[in-house]
This record gives sequence, structure tokens and C-alpha cells, in this order.
Amino acid sequence: MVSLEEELELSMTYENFEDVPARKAASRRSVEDFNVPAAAPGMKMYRLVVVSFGLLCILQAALNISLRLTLYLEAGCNNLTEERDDLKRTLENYVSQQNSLTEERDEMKRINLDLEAGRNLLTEENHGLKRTLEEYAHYLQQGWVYFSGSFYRISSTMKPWQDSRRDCQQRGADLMIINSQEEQDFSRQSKNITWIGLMDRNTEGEWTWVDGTQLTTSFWHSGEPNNYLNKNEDCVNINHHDHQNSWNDAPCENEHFWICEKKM
Ligand code: MMA
Ligand code: CA
Repeated sequence: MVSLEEELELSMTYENFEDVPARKAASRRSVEDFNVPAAAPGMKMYRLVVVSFGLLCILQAALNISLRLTLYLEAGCNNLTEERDDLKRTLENYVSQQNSLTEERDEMKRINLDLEAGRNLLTEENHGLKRTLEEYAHYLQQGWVYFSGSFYRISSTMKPWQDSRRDCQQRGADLMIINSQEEQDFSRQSKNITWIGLMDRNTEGEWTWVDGTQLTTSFWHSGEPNNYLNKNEDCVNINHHDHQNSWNDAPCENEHFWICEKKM
């Protein structure tokens, strides 16, 4: 399009021509032929500056946008990296926590097994103690006397040594075996003559307890053992209760009271 100013300029350029209609036609032709009027150099410069300035603005805006975008993306990227590192640390923590929990669980399992074994032992021990307690109650009910780890019972009838021993065995015991001064003193409580579990029936002069052990500490009354009047005195009884040394050898067929002992 040609502006009004340009039209004026053009008409001024061609005003020296004589044939005005011809000039007008020519001028119209030139406008139609070239479409862009020939602008003044100042105007061109002005346009160039305006266009350049516009382009620079666009470039600046593009640069700003790309810079902001870069910074924004970089910040986002940094955030993501931090987040990833955080997650990594959290995961590592979980893994180590899980490992220690697994260890703890295994340790607990071992402890549990130990405890179970301990409980089984205690249960067995408990059963053993119950049996022992029942046994103690049984002997006490039957009138046995407890002394230093054994129950003792003095018979109320008299029998030969062998029958006396059999009676003790039937009661889950045997004739009394004396191993200490305390037991010897205890045996002297009964004022009757009482058989104890000592004899030399197998080998004369070799005194043996009913549990098969040899006599070591003895409490013979003075002058005993003596096979009195050359009688075979192969069994031993408590005869002299008023003496610390109270033992006498006597014929096994003699009938006496007797003392049973049940070791607990
Ligand atoms: C009794 C009898 C003997 C004992 C003497 C001791 C008379 O016989 O118990 O075994 O040795 O007494 O005097
Ligand atoms: Ca004697």
C-alpha cells in the first residue's frame, strides 16, 4: 500500500512533466510495478533501527527465558539429586536396620532354644524333687526318723540278723551302716540291743558292711569282737548304749531289734 505522504512525494517528483495525465499514469504505473516506494534514507535507517531493536528485544526475551529455564531445570535437577541421595540413605538405613533385626531375631531364637532346654531341665528336676518329696512324706508317715541325709527306723519286734535285714530290704532300705561319730551317737538312742548292717560271715575277721564296703572307722566295745566262748559271733549289734564304743559281735541266729537305714 502507498501512504498519502508517499503519493504527495511522488507527485512532487514528477510535477515538472508537461503531460499531467501522462505523468499521473506513469506515476500510477511505477507504483503498481514496484509496489514498494523508495523510502528516504533516514526513514530506512529508522526502520532498520526499530526492526533491529525489536529483534534484540525478542533475542533478549528468548535468552532470559532460556536462562531462567536452565536455572529452573538445574535447581529441579539438584532437588532431585538431593532427594535421590536422601532416599538412598533412607534405604541404606532400612537395610541395616533389617540386618540388625535379623541378627536380633536369630539371637532371640538361640536364647529361646536355651530357655526351652533350661525349662525342660527344670521340669525334669521338678519331677525328681516331687518324687523325692513324696518319698520323704512316705517315710515320715511310716514313722521313720530323718538324720543327716537318711531315714532310720527301729523295729518293734526281734529277729535274727538275716531276717532283720530282709525286713529292711522289703521297706526299700537296708540295715544301718555307721560312717561317722555323729551317726554312731545317733545309733545309741535306742536302749534295746539292735542289729546293724556289719558282719564277717564270708571271711572270719573281715568285717564288711551290707553295701559291700570294708569297715574303716569302728566303735567296738572294749574286749570286742571276741567270738565269746568260741561261739561263731559273725554279726554286730549296738549293745552298750551308755558307751561311745557300743558294738558287740554276736551269733547271727540271736533275735534282736534292728535299725533300718534308707539313704536319700
Ligand atoms: C555276752 C555276749 C557276747 C559278749 C559278752 C561280753 C555273755 O556274752 O554279748 O557277745 O562278747 O557278753 O561280756
Ligand atoms: Ca562278742
